[in-house]
Amino acid sequence: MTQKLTPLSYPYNALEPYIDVRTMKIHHTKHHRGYVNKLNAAIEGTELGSKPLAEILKSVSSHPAAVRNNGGGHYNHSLFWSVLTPYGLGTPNQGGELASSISKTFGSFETFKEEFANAAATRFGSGWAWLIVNDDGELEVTSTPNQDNPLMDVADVKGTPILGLDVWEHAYYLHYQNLRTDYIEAFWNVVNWEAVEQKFLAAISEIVDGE
Ligand code: MN3
Repeated sequence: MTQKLTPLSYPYNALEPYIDVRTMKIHHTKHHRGYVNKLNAAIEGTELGSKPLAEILKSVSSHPAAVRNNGGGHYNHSLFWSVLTPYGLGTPNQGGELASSISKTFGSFETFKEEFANAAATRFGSGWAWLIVNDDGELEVTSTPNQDNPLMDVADVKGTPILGLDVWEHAYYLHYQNLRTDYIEAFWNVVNWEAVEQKFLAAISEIVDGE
């Protein structure tokens, strides 16, 4: 197998009551595993089989739809699990570079949250809301349909995702039914801002190195 389903770093019930155990278990062991299996079926034995996933996604328009859907699905879910934690602190480290960049870009952390929540709430049908670092090293909020993401050459707004929220119904329907906005509100309680800041710093340093 080329791509692998990584175990979560916390138990399936760790994000209760914000994200319920049944949703977490099905989401990881059925949905995410499905994307990994179908991605492998699509790339094994091809030249893509040995390429890093992020690289494949950057030129996704030249690959079959199965690579776009399942490669995106694998990347997006891996990122999603990594920015969740039972020990959410509610905000990025005050005085840290992420907190200061959020204030500079959005005016305040509260305004950022509103903009992100709005992107998540208004994404029609299935998709994702994102906080990204764009090519200029600036933060931006965006959203994508289906399993697309901002790394992809097909994305309207491109950049490196550092925070993502899955707004497919499979991510919340068992617990929240049609109340997507309640799920979005609950999400803030389990965001791993330390992990988001690490991704922010890595994305910024990649831009600096690339210049
Ligand atoms: Mn999902």
